[in-house]
Amino acid sequence: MRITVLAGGVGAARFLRGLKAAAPGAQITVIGNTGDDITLFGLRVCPDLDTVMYTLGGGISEDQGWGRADETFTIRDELRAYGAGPSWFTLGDRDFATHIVRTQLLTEGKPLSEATRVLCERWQPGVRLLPMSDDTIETHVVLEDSVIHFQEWWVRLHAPAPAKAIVPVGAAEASPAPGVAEAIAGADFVLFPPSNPVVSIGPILAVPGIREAVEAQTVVGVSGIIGSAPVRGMADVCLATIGVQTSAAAVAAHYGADLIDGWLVDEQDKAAADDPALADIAVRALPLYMRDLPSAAAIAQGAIDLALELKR
Ligand code: FO1
Repeated sequence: MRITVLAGGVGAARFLRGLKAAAPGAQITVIGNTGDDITLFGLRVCPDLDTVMYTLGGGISEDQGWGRADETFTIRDELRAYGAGPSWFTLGDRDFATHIVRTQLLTEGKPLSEATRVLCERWQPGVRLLPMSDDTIETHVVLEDSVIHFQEWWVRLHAPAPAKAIVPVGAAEASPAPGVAEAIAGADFVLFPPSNPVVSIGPILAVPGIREAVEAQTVVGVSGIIGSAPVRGMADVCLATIGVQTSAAAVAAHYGADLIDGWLVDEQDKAAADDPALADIAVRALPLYMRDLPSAAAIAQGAIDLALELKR
């Protein structure tokens, strides 16, 4: 079975861990969001790619969901002693090594997809991890009187209120990374994990060619909203920015029947199955809290079952 997954950070990584357990024989390709990427201290940092790589490779900080386990912060402290910023984004010593190797490869002229492949040689995530594009795309947030990088809005300001706009800068001129279009077209089906629809899945779909390829596929998504709140992160503020309500049904309607064929919601949102706005989307309800590996695997199995049912 060939499965292609569009992925953001923590939610996607935990879902993928469940997917690998549910479908141990499957060839899984992960297309990672690079809109969160940022250059800090001269180093290219790719949070979503790294979160997937570390989680599946056994190196993630389980408490945080991002960054390395058993981390130390000597470099950060030394940078602070120099007064070198920004101080609002914390990189640990072990994590720094990843960004140094990546930046070294990029500086040598290697594309991000190749740098990601090299990093994955160490971590052996058990999936093929591709960036959505080798071109630079950065999600920026338009505020009343300034435009800032997504990470500054998210990490420094904690997404205090809906923004005026959230823009994946560079996406319109970008191309999918090598293998991305083929991985979508050649998959048995495509899955959307419970990732943020605006800042994780949205930028991936904004790369010309990706949305069209996904629309031609059988797609099942997993809601990252349970009840009226995101399971993790500040997706509610992102959704408000684009005028979408924070509910599983509203997110499915936002994706639309052209894009997704099936939608998994939590049992408490099972009424979404009768929502006339979702008439052309097959909605199934099951417990969606990913507490541990078995619960993540059960969600992934639900997504596989629905995708295979819809494919027939
Ligand atoms: N999130 C934070 O809230 N604070 C941080 O200082 C921070 C540092 C960081 C470093 C590397 C990395 O891969 C991720 C990091 N994150 C941090 C998470 C990240 O900002 C976001 O949660 C994602 O980009 C959203 O998916």
